[in-house]
Amino acid sequence: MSNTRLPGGSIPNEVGADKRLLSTSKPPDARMQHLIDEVNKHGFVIIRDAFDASTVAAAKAEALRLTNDPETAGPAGQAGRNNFEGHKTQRMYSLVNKSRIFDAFALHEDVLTLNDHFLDAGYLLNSFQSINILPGETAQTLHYDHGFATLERPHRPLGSGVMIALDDYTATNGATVIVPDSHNWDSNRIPTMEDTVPVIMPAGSIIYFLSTLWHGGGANTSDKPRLALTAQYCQPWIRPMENMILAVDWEKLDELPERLVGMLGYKVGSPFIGFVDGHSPRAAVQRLLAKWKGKAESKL
Ligand SMILES: O=C(O)CCC(=O)C(=O)O
Repeated sequence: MSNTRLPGGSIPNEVGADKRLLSTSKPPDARMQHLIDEVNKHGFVIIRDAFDASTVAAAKAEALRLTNDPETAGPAGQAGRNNFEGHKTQRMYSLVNKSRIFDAFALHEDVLTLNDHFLDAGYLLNSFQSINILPGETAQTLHYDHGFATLERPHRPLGSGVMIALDDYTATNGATVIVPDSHNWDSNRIPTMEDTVPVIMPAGSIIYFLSTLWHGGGANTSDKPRLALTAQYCQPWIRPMENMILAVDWEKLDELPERLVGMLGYKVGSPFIGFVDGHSPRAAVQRLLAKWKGKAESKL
């Protein structure tokens, strides 16, 4: 690879390729080693009280404010559009585009250290959402987060995920349910609800799990909502080598064959990959171009 000069340095410097062969990372301390061992053994670990009460309260207020604003709620903000999103679940996508309050929740030090262990250097944020499971919601279909990848299990995780409780997780309020040890199951083994256990943990806690672990949102049989944030991370190589979304000027998309536009990443992949705030990326580009055109015209 050529050592292309960029304002921020060379590409090899940027990706750390120059250091990759030198073992510079510190060994994990005893506490982190315990968390790593738990994930290796069971596919998940719970980090209790990772965020303090005032940080949680601020995130909760912000998530509810954005959910109640039609400008920011997105297409599933008031209610999901299918069983997976949950017809009695309020799901808000693209949190990074909506508020700076959530940033710290995608960057918890323990989670990043676990990712450093389980994923390759340069891993990416794969999704970041709020999920508010309302009373009366039924259990979500059990799944693992990269179920869309047609690879025989078991295999290395393609990613990891966290659920961060903004309400206490109880046995009845829709707490995430997990299937312990299922990260190592083969492709023929599909869990039932009898295999699951609810993740009971206080608000401010995190469950970290590998993208190979079977889990789902629980049924909410209580009379209170269950609000959580979820961040998923993926291996750095789960994307095209050329960043096609930025490599082709957006104004040129209309000139390209539609099939090619889809292959650049503007078409939502099956079952639901590559969307923007719950919509097609093509619609997002049209919205942004119209917004900027409107701004440019208003300056005239
Ligand atoms: O809300 C939850 O507890 C889990 C949600 C989930 O796993 C998902 O939507 O992928």
